[in-house]
Amino acid sequence: MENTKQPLHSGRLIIVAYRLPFKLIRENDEVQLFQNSGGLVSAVLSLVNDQKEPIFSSAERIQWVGFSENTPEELEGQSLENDDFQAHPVFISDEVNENYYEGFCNNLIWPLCHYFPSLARFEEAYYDAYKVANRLFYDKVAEIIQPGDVVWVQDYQLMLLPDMIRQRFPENKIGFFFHIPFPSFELFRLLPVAWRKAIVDGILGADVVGFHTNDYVEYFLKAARLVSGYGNKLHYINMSNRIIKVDSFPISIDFHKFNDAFEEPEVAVARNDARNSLKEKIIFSVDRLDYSKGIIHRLRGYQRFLENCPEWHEKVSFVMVVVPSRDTIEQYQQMKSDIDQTVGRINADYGNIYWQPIIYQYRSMPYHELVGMYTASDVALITPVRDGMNLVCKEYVASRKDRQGVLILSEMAGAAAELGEALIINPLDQQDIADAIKTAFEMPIEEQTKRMDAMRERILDYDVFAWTNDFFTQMTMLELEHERLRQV
Ligand code: GDG
Repeated sequence: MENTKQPLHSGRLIIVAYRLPFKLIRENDEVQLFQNSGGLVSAVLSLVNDQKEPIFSSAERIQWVGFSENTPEELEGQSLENDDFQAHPVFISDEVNENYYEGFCNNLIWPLCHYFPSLARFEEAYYDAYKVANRLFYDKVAEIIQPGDVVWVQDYQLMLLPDMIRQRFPENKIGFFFHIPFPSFELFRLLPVAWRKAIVDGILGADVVGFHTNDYVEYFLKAARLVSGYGNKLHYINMSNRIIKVDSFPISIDFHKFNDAFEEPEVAVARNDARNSLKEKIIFSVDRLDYSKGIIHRLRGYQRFLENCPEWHEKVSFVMVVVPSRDTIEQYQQMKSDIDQTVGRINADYGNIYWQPIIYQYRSMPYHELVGMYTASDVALITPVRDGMNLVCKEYVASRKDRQGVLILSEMAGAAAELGEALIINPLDQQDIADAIKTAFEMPIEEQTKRMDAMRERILDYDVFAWTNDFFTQMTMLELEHERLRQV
């Protein structure tokens, strides 16, 4: 329904992200649009629909620039809009995309930002493709942008883009959000000098630059100072003609969606099925196949728990779901095979015909099964060795309308800064994980509830809608500050 209140920004919102907000599926000669239900899509929608004070007018669709998996010929003559979004596909050749997305993004920036410098590959062809691809996104933005439009650029695939837009459209407001950890300077400085300067300057084309945590903000500000000579005062960088705000905006989830799911019939069936078919204590984990997620470390911690605590044998089921991801890359295939072997070994060493210690699935789960598992589990075991935020832990907490369950959370996840009532562990320390599992199993219900209540309240207070609102409030405040300075 159209929001009739006067919006805060008069222009349109243009989102630029690697992925489009819907999948385009060709059926016969028509392209069908299947909108993603992911966090960013619903967060962005709330900017026009759900806010008490709308930030953008709902009379205009949100413009979304993203990479198209389809060719221009396949999309010719097709409408790429629905009620909410108008998509503007960016076409990137396979060769460029390979060096850009698989290469620069996933073989260099991802491992470097997740503290795996030994996996980072510094290929010039990657950087060349990164520049070409950012330019293709820029061309599309330049084609559609109008005076007053606000552009919000997302993530590490598009770090050069804010400055490209700034150079040509100095009056438009630009935001940038980084979804993965920004690394300490000792890691960031491993990038060739010209690349790291282009990255810092590229990001600083934005007016507001957001990260998940204060640590990432500090690391970025240090890089801005040491790489490009920009100092800051209380997170404001003063350029000759404008001010930039760098701040933390811890991304969140739709609390009510997960909380309300508890009573949905399909979720209740999934929960009851899990409880009836598994052992008396259930541990659950779900993540994409990635070395940053600490899957092997989790298995070693669980193995240590089984070694230490024979009294829990035959009484626990660990349901571990790994969602296929990037499995054409050799490192990921190797990791998958290590996981397969470790699971096999633990099940063979400890299991018997009545008991399988780990129930392992290599596939994604439908939403109702996922929440069914969240709400059936005594423990969510979340052990990334590095994670920008980690939404799974927030979803687990929000789903627990019954106020029970224990979250075991790695101190290396951005979320640990907000969820101090979890059992916080070091994922590299097997004994720490093993001890936390034992503590969780023995934790009285009253204590579980006390911890859950505190975490649930915090996520409710700062849900994904508060996140977007916070970001755009900062954009508006900065605009007012510019106004003030212009008048001085
Ligand atoms: C990046 C950063 C940051 C997962 N498996 C299934 C499934 N999921 C959903 C979860 C959750 C999402 O995917 C995963 O989010 P995470 O935050 O945990 O991880 P990344 O994909 O690595 O995201 C991360 C995030 O960006 C946001 O800024 O938090 O640190 O790495 O929503 O529910 N959903 C369903 N079935 C599955 O099998 N239905």
